[in-house]
Amino acid sequence: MALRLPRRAGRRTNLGLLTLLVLAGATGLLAYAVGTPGPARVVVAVHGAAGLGLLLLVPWKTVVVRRAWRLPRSVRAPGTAVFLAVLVVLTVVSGVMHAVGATGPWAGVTALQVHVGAAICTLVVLGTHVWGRRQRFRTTDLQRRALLQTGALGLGAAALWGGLEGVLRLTGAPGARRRATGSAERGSGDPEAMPVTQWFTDELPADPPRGVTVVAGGRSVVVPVADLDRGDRVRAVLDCTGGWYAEQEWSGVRLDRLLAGLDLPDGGSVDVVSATGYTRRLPLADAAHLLLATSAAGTALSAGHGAPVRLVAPGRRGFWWVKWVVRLEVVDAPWWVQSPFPLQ
Ligand code: HEM
Ligand code: HEM
Ligand SMILES: Nc1nc2c(c(=O)[nH]1)N[C@H]1C(S)=C(S)[C@@H](COP(=O)(O)O)O[C@H]1N2
Ligand SMILES: [Mo]
Repeated sequence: MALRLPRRAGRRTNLGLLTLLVLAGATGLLAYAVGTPGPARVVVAVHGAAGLGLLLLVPWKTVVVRRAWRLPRSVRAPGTAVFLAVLVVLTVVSGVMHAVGATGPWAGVTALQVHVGAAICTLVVLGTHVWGRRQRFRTTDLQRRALLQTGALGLGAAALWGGLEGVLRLTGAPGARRRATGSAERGSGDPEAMPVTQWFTDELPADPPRGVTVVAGGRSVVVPVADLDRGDRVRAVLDCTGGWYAEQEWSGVRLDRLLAGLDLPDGGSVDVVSATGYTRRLPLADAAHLLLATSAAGTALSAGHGAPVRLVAPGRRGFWWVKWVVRLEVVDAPWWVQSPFPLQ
């Protein structure tokens, strides 16, 4: 009985940590999936509050840890628990550094890269920590006292997040100017000042494409690059999940104009394929808002930024903005039949 006491005594604290970590992990991924400012602001705020809320549970968790360490090694679940603590600290510190505006890079590594890497390791190690120490949610967790505790944790977490935002505004820290997604401005109106970014392992193609092959209803047409500059313009923000954004005036041809007169299936999609094989599938219903761009801010795209032609997908995160487009293929499948994030 005495040996089981610590597990019981810290149950709510542990469940609180679990809830906050799972919420932070889920909203972190979601933050990469949404690009429009309204929803992004909500997701990123909940994310920040969940992550910072962990700090509120430190005093209680300390009690759990002290008790566990008083037990003989033989009865304790085998532990990578200290490693877990190090990872959580690294995750929270790098997240806050990014939010404050200390984004790096240092030796080529940004705060956000450290953050996402440490977060993924945290969630994996958390799995092993929780495994031998399962704590159940109980019906009594719905009683008044428990609900009040949960509410206090939620309010406290929100207050920490709001407090940090307030301090950023008051001190005029660079983080006060970040976008709803958390990204910092780099190179608006000046495409050459924008970073050249590949999603994962992709590289600039050896030979830039000379035209775009459009495939629909069993027919295929090659549109030469010279025919892509039709003066359609859109002002849109390229917002990379790496933590920077830039607004440009992009020009080229709207996708619905390029596809006009072709056999288009209802509810279908279009695969936008790069010379490198990198592909994203978008709903045909969005065609009027999508642009194949040959220039930004009045100058032709550079090789790094996707010359001769790239996709501009307003309201979507950067990984949708396929560079070096060689092929557009109309398909019957819905857009969500694809990996949620690119794999290359
Ligand atoms: C921020 C995340 C967490 C950290 C850093 C952490 C760290 C620790 C540490 C250092 C110990 C002392 C025991 C040891 O060193 O092996 C411990 C014990 C414990 N943890 Fe966690 N923990 C975390 C989250 C969780 C979660 C989410 C659960 C369960 C849902 C949990 C359940 C337990 C239990 C039951 C014990 C005490 C009994 C035992 O040692 O087996 N912990 N934790
Ligand atoms: C263990 C899971 C995680 C924890 C505990 C965590 C915690 C945090 C914290 C404390 C912040 C600072 C928030 C602020 O000061 O406003 C933050 C920011 C951020 N995190 Fe996470 N995070 C986790 C996972 C992730 C994942 C998986 C991703 C993306 C795939 C992610 C993306 C971000 C981004 C983009 C920011 C910047 C948001 C902003 O500038 O307000 N996080 N995170
Ligand atoms: N072919 C291809 N297109 C791509 C990528 C890639 O890796 N390969 N990366 C995407 C990502 S993650 C971003 S943020 C933008 C970056 O565009 P930029 O390099 O012009 O700044 O391109 C997108 N288009
Ligand atoms: Mo990106």
